[in-house]
Amino acid sequence: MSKDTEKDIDLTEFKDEVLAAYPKKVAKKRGKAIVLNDPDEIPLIQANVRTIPGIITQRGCTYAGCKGVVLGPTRDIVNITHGPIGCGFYSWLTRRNQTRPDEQAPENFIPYAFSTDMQDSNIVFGGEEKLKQAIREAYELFHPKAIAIFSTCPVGLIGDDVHRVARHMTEELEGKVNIFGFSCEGYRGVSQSAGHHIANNGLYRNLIGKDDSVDGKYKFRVNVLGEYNIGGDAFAIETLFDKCGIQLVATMSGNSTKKQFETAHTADLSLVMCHRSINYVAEMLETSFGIPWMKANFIGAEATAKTLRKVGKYFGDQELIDRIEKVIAEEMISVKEAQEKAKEKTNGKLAMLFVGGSRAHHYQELFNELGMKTISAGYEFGHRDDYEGRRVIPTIQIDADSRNIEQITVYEDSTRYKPRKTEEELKALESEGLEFNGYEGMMAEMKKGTLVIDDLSHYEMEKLIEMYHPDIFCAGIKEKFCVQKMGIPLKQLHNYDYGGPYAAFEGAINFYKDIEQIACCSIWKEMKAPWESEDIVEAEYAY
Ligand code: CFM
Repeated sequence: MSKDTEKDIDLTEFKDEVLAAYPKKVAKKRGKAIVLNDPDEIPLIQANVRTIPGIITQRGCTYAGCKGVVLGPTRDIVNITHGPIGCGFYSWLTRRNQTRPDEQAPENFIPYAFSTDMQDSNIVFGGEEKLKQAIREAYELFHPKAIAIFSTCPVGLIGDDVHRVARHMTEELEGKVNIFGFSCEGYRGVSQSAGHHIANNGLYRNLIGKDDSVDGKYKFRVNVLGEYNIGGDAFAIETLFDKCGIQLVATMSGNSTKKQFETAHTADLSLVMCHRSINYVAEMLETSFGIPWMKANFIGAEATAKTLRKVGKYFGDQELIDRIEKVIAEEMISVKEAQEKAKEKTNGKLAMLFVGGSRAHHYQELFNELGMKTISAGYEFGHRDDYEGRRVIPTIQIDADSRNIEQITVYEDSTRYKPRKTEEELKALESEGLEFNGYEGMMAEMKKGTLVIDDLSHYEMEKLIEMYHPDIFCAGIKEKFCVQKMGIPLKQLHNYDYGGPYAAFEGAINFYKDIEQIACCSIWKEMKAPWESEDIVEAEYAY
């Protein structure tokens, strides 16, 4: 408990120290991506720009964002990677997005890695025929409802037209299967964020709004957007909704089905978990069909309760509100118990989070609940709005890399556009504290003087650890073992290592337990690299 009173750490030296080691031009550029936060006067941060060649970045590629992140977690669409086998293999399942087939959609293609396995000759003479053959084969073997094609770098370089192949095969298979392609070549954007945008456009064009049927037992119908069921998070949210009597129409895209995408426009509210990866679909659903969206967060018990209350308020039904309050009260008993227990050890400990485009923000909630301090955080590929809030969107400079990504214009649906709330109703709800179509970003919720760093480089990561010795560092597999060799435990916040779910109340309890074990374990002090005690370290190759 004593650490609570400890004065805050001074993080001002980091930037100068790190920039001093870079060449002048690099230092100038990186300097704009390293800022000391002030929640009252949010500083401008450089984000979503190219990584400087030679710097070891945490980022992934555009194909990863489109196939791996957004479409990948769907269970009844065959996702074919058009490209060399490595792209398909290394984007296969390591993210731990889970699926649970049911009677409505018994298919489960998640355990398969579909790839055209392009060879040298395909690169020289073209791969379209091989792609057609792969689609025929997939159709004959699985008879899926839909087949999606994802372009990898070489596909764009040699000029294979995946969209033409999709049209050709739709005709050949007489329209029995919905086939569509994505121009999501790895190099197309500066990170996986471009892939999210391309995937959102494709979802809108090829799936959303295709089926008007209204299913489900509850009348309060919501979508959860930007939730990918890593470690079972979406299952935890679904169970919670069930207890509250809220109908989950579509989850995008954890454990989702083609039908969920097609009927998403029948929901009355969209809850946006990961703003970065899916805000485009949230906006499209609003523009085309009149469904408002709200930022939600199911990471953290308090955040979960807050989100549920927002849903209750939105629908304004007393019975629903009462049920939600009852569920919160019940769940909070075991949450508080687990929290108190973990907090005995975790209180006052320091965390650093460098993940993706939303979790570096969301997980600070859970660390707060554990009494821990997040002294530094950043996204790999977030945009300025994910840091500074959506109000900065009009001021973001559009560069050549962003222009490379198609912007689709969306119109009101001529027959199905139906505003779920009138302007007055929305205003009234806003005056009661609900915020529509908004996201305040990470910086508004971080303390003054904390370090916010975009697209953290490996060198900067090592410096952070050397200078400030956090008790836990959160990142991904590329960082994990380097950090642990420095004697600091690393929790993977992409795939959760072997853990999860971490969403909703049950997830919060899991997280408290896991963090108490990881961050409060004395074994890390024993981690010593051989070169720390010996002048010369020799080793032999083991073949
Ligand atoms: Fe959204 Fe994600 Fe994330 Fe993301 Fe990702 Fe991910 Fe992530 Mo890894 S969609 S931005 S591209 S919350 S895969 S489930 S964990 S980097 S913070």
